[in-house]
Amino acid sequence: SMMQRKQCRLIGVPVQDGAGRPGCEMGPSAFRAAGIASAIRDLGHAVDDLGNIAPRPTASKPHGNGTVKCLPEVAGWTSSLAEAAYSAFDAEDAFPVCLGGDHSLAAGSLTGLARRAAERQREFFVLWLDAHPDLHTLDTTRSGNLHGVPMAYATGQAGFEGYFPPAAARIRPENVCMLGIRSVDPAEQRILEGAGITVYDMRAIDEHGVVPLLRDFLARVAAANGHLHVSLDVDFLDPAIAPGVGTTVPGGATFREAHLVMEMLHDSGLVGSVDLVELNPFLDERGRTAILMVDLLASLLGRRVLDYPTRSF
Ligand code: Z70
Ligand code: MN
Ligand code: MN
Ligand code: MN
Repeated sequence: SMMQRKQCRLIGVPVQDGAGRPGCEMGPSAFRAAGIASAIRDLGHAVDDLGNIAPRPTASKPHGNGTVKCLPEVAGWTSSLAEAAYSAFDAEDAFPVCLGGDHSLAAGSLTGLARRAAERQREFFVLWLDAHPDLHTLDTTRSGNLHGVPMAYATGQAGFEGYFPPAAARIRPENVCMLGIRSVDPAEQRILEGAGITVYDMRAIDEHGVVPLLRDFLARVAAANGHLHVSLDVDFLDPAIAPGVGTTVPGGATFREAHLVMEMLHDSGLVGSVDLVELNPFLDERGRTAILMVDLLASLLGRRVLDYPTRSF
């Protein structure tokens, strides 16, 4: 078949200090209980579960904005995941999957993976599937929850120096596409305006559908022979189908839209790494959100309804 066999490397990142409420710490366990390894193996890929990482003690100054929560802890997770993701991405066919944990882990995954891509002279692209842009800096966050800052850190916005570890690599904002966005704080809006990030909000999805939006971005990645990283926040999905998350935002992606995105990503052959984040098993219903996230990853890795091509019409 045409399928590319991947060497999937599962990296558990049980961080919850970046979220406003506890529970994401149980995320990696819930993904394993939902059968993530066998779902990937059943598709013909290899799976190496590297277990869970631990935060590395990291020097971090106290921040003047007294609202920022758990800064040394999140800095420690960022440092250890940047190293673990870099190490796991040790071959062209290695396919790191970061099992969250809250979305603050993207500070480490994006910068660690981008460092490896840069060594290979591969342009690094990010598809950010989320209700939120997570583009706050330490100075703009109002909630103080650091799952709201990883995209600002990874794209090199000012103000992280001395608080977060120096970024292993920087993501070009022009190489980021956000899809499903429907909750943007005023400060994030201001950063987005000048950043050069492609943002497709829920209105764009309603007007055009996911297909032309994603097709455009994938064509850009393909033209650059880029590496595509997919960061999937549970709250990209509508809370009616994905209740296991701390921040439920109405009007999210449907089951069918989300699977179609994953199927297009698979067919593109461009994806080389994934984050699965913000799963809160304490808030889930009988594991359904964990199972849905695993099914979406399976679609991204080649699971399809029919074994023969159906897109010829
Ligand atoms: C808001 C804040 C956020 C994820 C919630 C929400 C941030 N912008 N991110 N859930 N993944 O608190 O800064
Ligand atoms: Mn997020
Ligand atoms: Mn979110
Ligand atoms: Mn959240």
